[in-house]
Amino acid sequence: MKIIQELEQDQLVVNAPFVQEMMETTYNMWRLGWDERNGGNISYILKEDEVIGYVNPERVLRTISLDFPVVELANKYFIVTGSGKYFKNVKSNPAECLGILKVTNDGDAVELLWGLTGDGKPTSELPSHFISHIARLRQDEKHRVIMHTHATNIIAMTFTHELDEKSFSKTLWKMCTECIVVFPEGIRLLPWMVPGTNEIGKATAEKMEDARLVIWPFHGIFGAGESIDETFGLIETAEKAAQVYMLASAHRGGISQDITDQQLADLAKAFNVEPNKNYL
Ligand code: 2HA
Ligand code: ZN
Repeated sequence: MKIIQELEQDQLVVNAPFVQEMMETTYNMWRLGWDERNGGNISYILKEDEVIGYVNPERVLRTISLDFPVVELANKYFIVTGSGKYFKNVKSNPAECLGILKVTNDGDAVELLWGLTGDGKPTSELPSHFISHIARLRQDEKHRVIMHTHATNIIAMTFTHELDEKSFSKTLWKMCTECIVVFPEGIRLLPWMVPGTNEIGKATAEKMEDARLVIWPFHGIFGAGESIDETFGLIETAEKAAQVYMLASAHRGGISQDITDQQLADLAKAFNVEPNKNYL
């Protein structure tokens, strides 16, 4: 039996800004129609000083072993969505749908410090998340978030557009003026692969070495960023461009004009971003 103090502590965790952010974001993503059923997952690196105000790192509820070691993430704290949990329900049941984890010193397991009640497990895409975090941290020490979602129009576009990273990126850039400014490195594409495996995790992370958006054809998208807001905004921008593409290309005659290469170059110059040289 838990003592009252521990029960009260568990309640307080829900008020933590990072838990509130996860609750709001998953709900928004579900309302956008991106995360049907248990689709989608998020992992968010937490700073020790923001965690210890809410959970006691010495009070380990369970230790969950990893089948791939992540020594690079040793002793890091994360909040993650749970395997099989519905984004729709995170807001009303955060303690069951979310978990706060600490990677062990050896990097071969995670210690559950809060949440995932009822023997829940971290997201099935934990390999993709953890290996991608390692890749992004190599590029950006302020990196904190990996987000996976079934963004509808991005998925639709993988059925109709050529699955080539350069042409896919350029099409997205040309659908909305802000795109080249928001993701000047373009997107990366994987071949279709079975999700939830270490293989798709490694392939995603390889692409994350020099990009923050990786598309899984016929499945969804992975985004990376320094905050929940920035990562969500990145995916939202690509999804909006994909929506415009799907709407415009569905009309008779298809797309008659778009933003030209010269205009993309002008935008990059005006907003001081360096577009991927292989793409433009
Ligand atoms: O969490 O989205 O890719 C369910 C998924 C698997
Ligand atoms: Zn998925």
